[in-house]
Amino acid sequence: MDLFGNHSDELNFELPVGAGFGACWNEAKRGFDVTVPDGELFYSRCFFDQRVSDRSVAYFLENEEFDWRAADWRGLSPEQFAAVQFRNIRWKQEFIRMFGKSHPLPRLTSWYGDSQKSYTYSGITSFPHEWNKGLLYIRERVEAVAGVPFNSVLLNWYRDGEDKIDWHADDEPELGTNPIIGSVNFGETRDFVIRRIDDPHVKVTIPLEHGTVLIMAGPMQHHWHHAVPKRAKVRGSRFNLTFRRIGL
Ligand SMILES: O=C(O)CCC(=O)C(=O)O
Repeated sequence: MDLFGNHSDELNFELPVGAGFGACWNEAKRGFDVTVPDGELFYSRCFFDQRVSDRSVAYFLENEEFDWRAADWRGLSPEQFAAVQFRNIRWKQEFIRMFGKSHPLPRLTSWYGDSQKSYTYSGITSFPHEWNKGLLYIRERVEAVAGVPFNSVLLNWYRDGEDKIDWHADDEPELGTNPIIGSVNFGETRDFVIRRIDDPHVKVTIPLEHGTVLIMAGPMQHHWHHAVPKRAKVRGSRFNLTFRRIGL
């Protein structure tokens, strides 16, 4: 194990045994190159150290109204939440229409990026906020292992284990054919589950921890769905940032 808790000899989640699955330690990037059939992943468990990870959580939550460590975010109504002035991230409670009714998205979101690149996901079209110092720092670190520049980032805030994201692929046309997605995680550990679209029994559960980076690449989005399911026991917040390349 190195200073940051990365093991070079063992992956801390299970891969199915079978053709196309494998993992290999990448010393230069301090993480594992993981292959799945029709997909490529890079997984670095402790990519960001404790100091940067703790600071990031504070950065995401600092606001003018509440003590960010103690606030009952789940207890706020959408109207109360909309009135909170966050210092660094413009969090939003989005709503989606299902069966003719409007429902709050089971997480809070925010979208940052180069000014002209709007983006539609879950039927919601978002116009990006301007990059800030904290997000640019994280972006630069992730670009170094992804090997490509990113021009936008979607932030998801899961207030507790009740918040989730359902099965989907990042296959919006603006992302291009085989998108490279850089996922950064801070706060509570949550399971990120991938499953084959043509055989949903084939699944891999990847724990994304405080400081973990996961890169998805190759034809993955055509063959695999991913989700972050509910976890009743998780009481605290988890933040996920997915860096993307829009319209390139
Ligand atoms: O929270 C995560 O790890 C996944 C987020 C995600 O799938 C998305 O934003 O499309």
